[in-house]
Amino acid sequence: MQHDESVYQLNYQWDELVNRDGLHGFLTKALQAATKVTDSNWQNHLLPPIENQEVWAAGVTYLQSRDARVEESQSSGGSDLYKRVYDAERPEIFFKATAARVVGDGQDISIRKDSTWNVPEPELTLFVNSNGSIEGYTVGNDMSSRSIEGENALYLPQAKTYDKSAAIGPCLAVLSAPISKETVISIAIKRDNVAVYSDKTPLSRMKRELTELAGFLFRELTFPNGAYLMTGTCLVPPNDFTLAPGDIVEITIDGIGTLKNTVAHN
Ligand code: DO4
Ligand code: MG
Repeated sequence: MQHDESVYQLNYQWDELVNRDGLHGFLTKALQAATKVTDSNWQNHLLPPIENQEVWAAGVTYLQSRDARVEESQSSGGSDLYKRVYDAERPEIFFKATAARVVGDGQDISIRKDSTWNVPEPELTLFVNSNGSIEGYTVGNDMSSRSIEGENALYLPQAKTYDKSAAIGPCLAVLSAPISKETVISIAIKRDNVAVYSDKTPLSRMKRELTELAGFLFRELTFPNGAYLMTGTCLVPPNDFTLAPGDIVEITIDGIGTLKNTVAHN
């Protein structure tokens, strides 16, 4: 656990540590008895903040995601679906990944070899405990194949779920209050050390409430260890952009940190 400038060791399994109500208060108390980590290389040993949690994702929660998808699905006739789900009471929520398919900060993320148009999706990602309470936040990358999703909306699971298609990290931020809507999420993609795309947006552009998204996920599903929920993307690169192996993707959310990954093929 990192607090201010210091790092502490807590002797818990991840699932047991994080899956509780009032996580911030619990950690504040646990800090008093925790041992300080003196190894200055502690950052080299970071794993993704996940053990037995599933990763789910919400979609079309920002106008920009809706508009990009309406455009990419024109020829398949699916564009009406995205307009409808943006306006509907029920959000789009889909299964993204099991923990084994998730990578953390500093690890490779993957683009599919059978996909011609690939993008990262920078997303505020919620940790929701088994009681449905949002207890922490992380940075998420919902890697997506726009060519496969654009060909047919029913291909969404193939566009979204494959090995190393999800990245979360670098930490689970446990805040004393719900995250502010003024928080900014930004992305920078570098190719051969040159910036090829960057953009940012405040979370206030999201059409839905975070509690609303978590509420829908937990309606008829139980998560004994809690779950991660990516909350949708607002930052969509221009249509002529596709990721290439070797690209470096950096996603930053103020107050949480930066998730950095290199693009590769599985
Ligand atoms: O509708 C397909 C997926 C949407 C999505 O992943 C997003 O808006 O972030
Ligand atoms: Mg997404």
